[in-house]
Amino acid sequence: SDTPVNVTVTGAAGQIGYALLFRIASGQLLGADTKVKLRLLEIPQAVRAAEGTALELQDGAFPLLAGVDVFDDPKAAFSGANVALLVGARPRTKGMERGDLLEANGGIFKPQGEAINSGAADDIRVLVVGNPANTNALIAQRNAPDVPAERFTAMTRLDHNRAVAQLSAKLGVPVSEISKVTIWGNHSATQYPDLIHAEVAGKNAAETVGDQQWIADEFIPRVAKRGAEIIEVRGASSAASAASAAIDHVYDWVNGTPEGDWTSAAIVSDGSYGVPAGLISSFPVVSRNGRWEIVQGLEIDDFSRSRIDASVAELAEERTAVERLGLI
Ligand code: NAX
Repeated sequence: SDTPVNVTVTGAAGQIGYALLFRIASGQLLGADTKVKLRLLEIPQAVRAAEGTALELQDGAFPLLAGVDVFDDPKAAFSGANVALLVGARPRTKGMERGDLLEANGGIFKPQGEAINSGAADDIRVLVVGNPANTNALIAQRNAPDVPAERFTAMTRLDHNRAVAQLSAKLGVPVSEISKVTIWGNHSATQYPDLIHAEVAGKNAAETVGDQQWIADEFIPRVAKRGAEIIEVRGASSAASAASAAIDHVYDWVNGTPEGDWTSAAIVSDGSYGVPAGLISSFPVVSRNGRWEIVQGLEIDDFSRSRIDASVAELAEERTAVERLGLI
C-alpha cells in the first residue's frame, strides 16, 4: 500500500536502536512492499544523537522510508503509531535492588502505556525489548485499558534464536532444519529453553541429542546466560542480535509464521499451561491473521513443569511488586 506505516522506536539513540533503525528503513520489519515512517523517541539529553541517526537514515536513501521525526515527548511520539518498539529502558546500575529497578522502569513504561492508549492507531502492535521486558510490557499494557491486551508483547525471540543456533552448532545441522523450539516464562536467567518438542529435520531434537545431561547442564544455562557471555567477549551487551530478533518478532506477527513450525514470544497469558492469566509470559506461538496464538496440547513432562513453574513464579513476583508500587 502507499500509505506509510508509522513505526515508533524508543531508545532510538541507543545501541540496539542504531542496529534496528536501518533494518526497518530497508523494509525488513514489515516487508518489501510497505512504506514506513519512523517516529523516534528519546530522552532530552539524547535527542541530538537521535537527530544524528535521522540524518544517516536520510543518507541511506531508502526507497521505503517515508520520513523520520524525532521526539522527546511520548504523547507526540506514539501519536498515530501502528507499530511501537519499546527499546529504551532504565538499566540496572550497581547496588540497585530489583524494586528500585521496577520503579525506575515504571516511570518510563506507565506514561508510555498512557500515551499509546490515548494516541496510537487502532491497529497498534507493541513489542517491549527494554528490560525487565515482560514486566515493562505488563506495566504499559495495564496503563492502556482501551487497547486490546493481546497487542502488548515482550521479546523472547533473541533467546529463541540463541537456542536454535546452539542446537544447530551441537548437531552440526543448518538452522533451517530446526523447528518447534520453545522459550517459556520470563526473559531472564530463569527462562526455560525447551527442546522436548523441538525437531531436527523432522526427528525429535531431544532424542537426536540423546544426552539429557547436555541439555540440563550446558544447553539451558548457555542460552539463559548468553547475554552475559556476549558482554564478556564483546565488551558491550547484545545489540545487533537483539535488533535482528525484534525484526523477526514483528515480521512474523504481521506476516504469519511458517506452516509446521512455531516460534517464541511473551504474550498475555490466557491461563494456558497453568500460567496465571494476565501475566506476560513466553509461550510457543504461531501467528495467524495478524494475531499470536498459543500452540495448544503440548505434553509437559516433570522436568519442563518445574522449569516453567520457576520462571512463571518470578513473573508473578514481579507483578506483585509493581502492583505494590501502584504502577498497575
Ligand atoms: P542503550 O543504553 O544503548 O540505549 C538505551 C537508550 O534508551 C538510550 O539512548 C536512552 O537515552 C534511551 N532511553 C532511556 N529512557 C528512555 C525513555 N524514557 N524514552 C525514550 N528513550 C529512553 O541500551 P541498548 O543496548 O540499546 O538496550 C536497550 C534495552 O534492551 C535495555 O533495557 C536492555 O537490557 C534490553 N535488551 C533486551 C533484550 C531482550 O532480549 N529482550 C536483549 C538485548 C538487551 O539487553
